[in-house]
Amino acid sequence: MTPTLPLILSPEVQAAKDAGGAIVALESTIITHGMPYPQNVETARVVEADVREAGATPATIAVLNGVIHVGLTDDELESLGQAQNVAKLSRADMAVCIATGGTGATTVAATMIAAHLAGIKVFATGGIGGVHRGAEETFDISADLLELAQTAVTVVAAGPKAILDIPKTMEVLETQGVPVIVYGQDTLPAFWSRASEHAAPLRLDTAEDIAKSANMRTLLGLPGGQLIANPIPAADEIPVDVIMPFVEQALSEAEAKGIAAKQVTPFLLGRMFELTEGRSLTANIALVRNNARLASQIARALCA
Ligand code: PSU
Repeated sequence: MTPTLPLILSPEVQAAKDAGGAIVALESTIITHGMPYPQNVETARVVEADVREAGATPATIAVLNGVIHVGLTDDELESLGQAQNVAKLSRADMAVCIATGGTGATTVAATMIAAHLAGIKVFATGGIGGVHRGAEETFDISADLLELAQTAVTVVAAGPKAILDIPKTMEVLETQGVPVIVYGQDTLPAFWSRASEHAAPLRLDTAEDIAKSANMRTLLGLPGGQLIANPIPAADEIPVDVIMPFVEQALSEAEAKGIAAKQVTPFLLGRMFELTEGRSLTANIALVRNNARLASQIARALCA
């Protein structure tokens, strides 16, 4: 018997596909590992509403009981948000989870894979994974970077998270041929802050140009996606000089505790929440919403 891929589109996503409408993929690791309950579920709902308001259809992706779901019901969002010890799925472990009937939240890499299978070309998240500080010793480099090099999805993020080694992250992306396109400014944004000290490798100022560039990559026969770095809105940012001392503290605590591999990013985000007394989470929610709006415009431009 030939195995078939257990992949289900929600009725809303299926209808949008049939109508040739704009669809924006959303990930679920941000819900299970990136934010505390109940703000995680509230954010997931409000981000879906932002996408609808911007004229596109949201497709939140997760693996539930061995099936890839593209588009979740409200109950599914709620139970994922409350669940403890859900797997954090990337390229390496997605197939095992599905094969064994497991449940897991999809990271940027796994969400890109599922979105691509479902024919969705645009995906909004908060920040991508990248090269962790000290990677010359630990080799901790997120699979998100290699996914961007091979899966043709445009990913809208607020730049690499400030907890990462940004120059090394940019080097890997460049080596892998991933275009890092900053939206509307000349410096690379750094997640909680609008600007970093790093120049934008590429800059585009409209969703239409970002859509055209995605189409051009297809015509050129280039595999892989584009990373769009969308600065957090000015009103919501935490300036670099305010956030960096907390980043340094969280990083040294992670090292002292021997936190490694998949636990690093969730630990650091959780500690940043505590150290900034919730301000990092408020900013994180604002930037994800901002990314969802831009992603919706790009998805619409791709349909036009
Ligand atoms: N964006 C956020 N919060 C998150 C993430 C993105 O605002 O928690 C998640 C994404 O799922 C991304 C993951 O793939 O963090 C990176 O994990 P790692 O560094 O272990 O690759």
